[in-house]
Amino acid sequence: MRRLIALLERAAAHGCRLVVFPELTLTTFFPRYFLPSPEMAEKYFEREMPNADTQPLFDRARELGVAFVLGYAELTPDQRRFNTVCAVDVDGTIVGSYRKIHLPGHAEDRKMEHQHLEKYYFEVGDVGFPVVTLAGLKVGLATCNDRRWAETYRVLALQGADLVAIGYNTPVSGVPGMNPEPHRMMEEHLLSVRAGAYQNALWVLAAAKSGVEDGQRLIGGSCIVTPGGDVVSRATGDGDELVIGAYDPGVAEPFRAEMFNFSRHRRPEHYQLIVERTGVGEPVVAAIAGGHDD
Ligand code: CDT
Repeated sequence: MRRLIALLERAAAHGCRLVVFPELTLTTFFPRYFLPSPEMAEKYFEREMPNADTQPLFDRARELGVAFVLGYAELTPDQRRFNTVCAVDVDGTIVGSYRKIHLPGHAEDRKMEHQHLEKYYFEVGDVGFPVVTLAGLKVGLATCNDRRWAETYRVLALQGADLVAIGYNTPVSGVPGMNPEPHRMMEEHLLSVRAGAYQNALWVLAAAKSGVEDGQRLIGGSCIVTPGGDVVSRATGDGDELVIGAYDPGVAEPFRAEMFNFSRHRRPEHYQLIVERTGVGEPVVAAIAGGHDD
C-alpha cells in the first residue's frame, strides 16, 4: 500500500488525474501456484472494496483528486471468485467494476514450478466490458489477456470509450502458448495494445507488474498508446515507475471522422460469426447469383 500511495503522490505531483495500477495489484500473481483447492487461496482475495487495508489509498487519492483503476482478487458474499478491477473517481467513490472475461491458462495442475491457473481460481466475469467516467473521461475497463483480443476494444469503443485501462501480469516463463523469447513476448504485447488502440481510435493505458515477483520474472513494458497506435510513453526499467502521458482528445478525431467512423463504415450484418462461434467452424459459402444477360 505504501508503494501504491507513493506512486499516486508522484503522479499527482506531475498533474495526473488518472492512474492505472496493474492486475492483481494487492497480492502476488498467485495463479502461478496450484493449491489443492481454490478455497485455500482465500488469503489472496478481498471480501470488500475498499477495506481496512485499501482505505488509505482511497483516502489519499481523494485528497489528491486523482482517479484510479485497481486490480484485485474478489471474493463475493456468495463465495464467487473473480479477477476484478475497480474504477475509483476523483472523489474516492467506486463508479464501476469489471470482472475479467478472457481468463487464460488452464484449470488442471500441470505440476510445474510456475503455472497459469486463472481458470482454476476465477470464474469468467459476468458484467461485460464496462465504460465508466473517471476524471471526466470515458474509460473502458479490461484486464491483461483481454488486451490480446480484438473484441475487447471494439465492445468498449462502441460504448464511446476514449481510453482503455488495462492492468496486466505477463510472466516470462511458464506460459503455455506464448513465444518463450522475452523480446517476442514484448513485441506481442505492444502489437496487441497498438492494434487495439489504432483500430478503435482510442487511447490505451497498459500498466504492468514488472521485475521478479516470487521467483517469476514478468515482462513489464507499461505504456501509453495513442489512437494513432503510437507508443508515446513507456516504462524504462523493472522498478516502480510512473509512465506519464498527456491525454489529448484531438488525437482521436481524424481517425473517428474518417477511417474508423463506425456508424458510416461498420457492417455488423456481416459479423454474425463473431458472436455465434467460439472456435473455428466450416466456411460460410455465399453464392453470388446472376450474371450477364447478353
Ligand atoms: N494475467 C494474464 O492474463 N496473463 C497472460 C499471459 C498468460 S497466458 C497463459 C497475458 O495475456 O499476458
